[in-house]
Amino acid sequence: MNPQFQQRRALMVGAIAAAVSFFAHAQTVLKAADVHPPGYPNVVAIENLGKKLEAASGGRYKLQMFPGGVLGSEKEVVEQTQVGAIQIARISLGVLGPVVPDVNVFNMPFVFRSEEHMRQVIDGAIGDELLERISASPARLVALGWMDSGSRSLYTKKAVRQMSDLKGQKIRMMGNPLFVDTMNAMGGNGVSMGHTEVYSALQTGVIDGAENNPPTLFTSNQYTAGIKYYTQTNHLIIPEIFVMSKVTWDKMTPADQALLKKFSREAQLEQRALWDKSVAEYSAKLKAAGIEWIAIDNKPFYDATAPVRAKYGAPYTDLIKRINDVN
Ligand code: BDP
Repeated sequence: MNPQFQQRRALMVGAIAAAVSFFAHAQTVLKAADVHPPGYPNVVAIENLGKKLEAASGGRYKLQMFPGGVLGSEKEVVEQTQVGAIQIARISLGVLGPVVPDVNVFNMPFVFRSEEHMRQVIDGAIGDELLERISASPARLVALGWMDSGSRSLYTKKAVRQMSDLKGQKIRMMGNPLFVDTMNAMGGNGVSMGHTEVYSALQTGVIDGAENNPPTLFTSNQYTAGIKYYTQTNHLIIPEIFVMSKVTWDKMTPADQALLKKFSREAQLEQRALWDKSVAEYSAKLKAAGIEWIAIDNKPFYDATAPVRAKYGAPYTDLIKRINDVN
């Protein structure tokens, strides 16, 4: 046989073998991003969703978790997910406001009476409607489910025992003008930046404090960057959300999409159980580390932020009424 032909034949056989093995093992890897570290409730719940999807699809899908913000800030992660470079993003609803303005109703200060009220809303018809609205928006994201994030309260280097103590304090807020407006209305100076920048901004004195839930304050180590007080303003009760790139979603069969939806709902409930435990655990750890809990009447903060609710809530009066009516 002519050696050139032999070589060509060998190449062809190799290519066919590679193609056969590719199709036999065809597997879609779903890259998932979270700013929180391994072991955080949200990270665990998404990893478990991935395991279920992998098993139920006979290995056609495999989820690969990138925790700890290694794929970028939440703003960057949203952008990457929109173009299909990341498949699943677990983010705070806060950062989705600038992309899908309709979600800002849920991002307003004191829009929910309590964490329990927020849960009733996200678990029910209004929660489903908002997920659908995100998916139907031009954002190229498919909203899969909600998660809990408790209540956000202030943490600072100098004590905040009443609203006037916030005067002159630079407080980090999530990247959404609504939150900067909220902090300014509460009497501080709102500074917006990504979560992973907060630690060094506290250390270098760029900011005097921030606001978040106890698990985030602890697991991000921000409590070791000069923070001494945790003032229970509970001014924001913002759910988390996990979304899929529409690029990926559109390639899935309706049956696979239904599987993913089912496991997403399960992830929402699993995260909640893990969440409640983690709030208790990390609050205790923060107190043990010497962070002083300050109880405060948050009525003045509620009153001061009325203009923020008026501004951002104006186009959504019906929806806000329906939220209020949920028991
Ligand atoms: C945490 C959220 C996370 C946000 C972070 C923040 O879980 O998604 O990135 O707050 O403040 O509570 O940026």
